[in-house]
Amino acid sequence: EEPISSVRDVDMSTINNKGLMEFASMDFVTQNDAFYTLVFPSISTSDFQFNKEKASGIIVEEVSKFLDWAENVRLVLVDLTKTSTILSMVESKAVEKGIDPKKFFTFVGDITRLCTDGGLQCNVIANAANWRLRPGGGGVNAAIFSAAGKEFEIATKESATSLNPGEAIAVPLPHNSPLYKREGMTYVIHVLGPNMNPQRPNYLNNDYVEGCRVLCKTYSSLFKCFASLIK
Ligand code: AR6
Repeated sequence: EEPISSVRDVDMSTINNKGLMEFASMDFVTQNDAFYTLVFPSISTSDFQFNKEKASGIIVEEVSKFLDWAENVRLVLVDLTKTSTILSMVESKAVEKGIDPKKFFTFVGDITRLCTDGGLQCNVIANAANWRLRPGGGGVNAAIFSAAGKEFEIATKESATSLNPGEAIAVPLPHNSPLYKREGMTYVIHVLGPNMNPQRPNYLNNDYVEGCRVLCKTYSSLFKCFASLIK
């Protein structure tokens, strides 16, 4: 596997003027050690209807465990709106837990336009996928597949044809993908979370013992997969 490019390795010609200015003003550029950044959406809490209170506790626990162990990384939880319930729940739990806000924070914006719209430089993004790793279906999955382009769909098919709940798989972004060229991202990690929506496959019928176990596993698989890309 190709290692992900570090912040210093980003081809500056691929970043537009706005991105470049914001890139240069980000404080990690001035630090000795660049951070590798993973931006992820809240897995399972929208279309898959997982309880947000429980999910927010799991996110903060798993983030905290990973940050105790990993170096030179930052994790960012993203959602589309300022009024996002999951973002505020996670923010307050992260403060209670005393997590370093430089290593974990929340961000409001579209995960497919983090650099161009939000000025956030990011190496890897996570996708809340479906079990067949198919494009469409709404939510963040539809947004990522549509922004990443046809070549990414092909690259995904070459990596795997299905996922079990709790699993993660990293797919390198083709160099002609807008997410690579425009946003400077190098990988998408597809993850499949637990499903509490009776209309979707692998329905857990409100079994939160199993649901919480699978959601913990989903985040730990995601973070391990991210760590494996950093060499
Ligand atoms: N940028 C940032 N966050 C987003 C974006 C975006 N463009 N779009 C949605 N979110 P969901 P799930 C947030 O429903 O619950 C799909 O159809 C959203 O507000 O995408 O795991 C798949 O094919 C929420 O906080 O994922 C699966 O079948 C979070 O992303 C199923 O939905 C996750 O919402 C997975 O359901």
